[in-house]
Amino acid sequence: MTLLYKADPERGKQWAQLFAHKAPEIPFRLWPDTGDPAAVRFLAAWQPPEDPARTLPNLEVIFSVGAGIDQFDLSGVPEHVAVVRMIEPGIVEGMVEYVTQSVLTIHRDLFDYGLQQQQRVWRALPVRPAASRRVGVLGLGMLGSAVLERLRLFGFACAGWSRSPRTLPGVECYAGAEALDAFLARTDILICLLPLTEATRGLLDASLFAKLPQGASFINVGRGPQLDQQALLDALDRAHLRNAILDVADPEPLPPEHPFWTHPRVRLTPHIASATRPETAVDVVLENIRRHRDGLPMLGLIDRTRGY
Ligand code: NDP
Ligand code: OXD
Repeated sequence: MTLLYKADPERGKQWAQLFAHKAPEIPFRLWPDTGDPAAVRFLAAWQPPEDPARTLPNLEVIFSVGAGIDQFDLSGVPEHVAVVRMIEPGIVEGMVEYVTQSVLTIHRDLFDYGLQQQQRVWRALPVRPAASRRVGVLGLGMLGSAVLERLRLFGFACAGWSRSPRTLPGVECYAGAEALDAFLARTDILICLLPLTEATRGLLDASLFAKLPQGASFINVGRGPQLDQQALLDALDRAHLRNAILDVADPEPLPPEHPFWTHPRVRLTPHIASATRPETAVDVVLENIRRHRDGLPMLGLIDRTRGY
């Protein structure tokens, strides 16, 4: 009943220590040291090995070490292998911090003050009350709903958009393609927290940006391929959009000549908005291994037909 870890090796060492301490009965292996491949029942990975059915013939569960699973090529993963994404409090906390600071950076005009500073300009800009700033989150899942719960406390006018109807306290909820335009029309700061699927690839394009109010800002913490990067540059250069904060890009890293690196209205971070914390993630994986053994539904089991 071996668990094989195949992701960042430094974090892998932390996982190994935690497994040795919390579940010494489960043999733990760090890729590429698989031991007997036939003994591997559980794989914790950012990307599974090529042809997992052949490489790990008795695999039962793949645990993503991230909240997303779009980086997996599931075509080579047999149907009977369960795929589980990471649902753990560390990822949520990191994302809430990142998005909150990004929204406040935009709300309190720190882009503009940064530009003023470069020109040695000491000038106060009018402060807008949070209640008049309309924040909108694409995706009302584990992360989108946690982000909105926090932003609401600052008094922002909060809304969110999801595939199926949701109800969140103090949040105007929109659902489905037919509600997207109305959601965009009322959004001053748009945050993407959607999973990457065939339906969301390229969703953030010129026509979507055109439906946002003049002067809106954009934060992408979902996935790079959801964004048409040229459409964003055009919208910024026409001043239809005011600022963008991007934690994800396509490709990652962006090539050195990419205009995002130097654009005065773009702030880039290298896909660090939030990350799984080994201390809390291992507990969730162990709980899921117990559930799997007991025939109970695992937390974060993904629906392959939906793609997330
Ligand atoms: P969830 O699966 O919990 O939530 C996804 C949400 O998106 C749901 O509300 C879902 O709708 C909605 N959604 C999915 N497809 C569509 C669609 N076609 N139209 C409208 N709404 C849609 O995901 P999480 O909140 O846990 O994570 C979201 C994403 O955040 C991850 O997939 C990953 O890409 C990204 N991420 C980025 C990180 C970073 O560091 N930048 C870190 C962690 C995650 P419904 O409620 O109806 O199912
Ligand atoms: C994730 C990520 O999906 O880090 O967890 O992007």
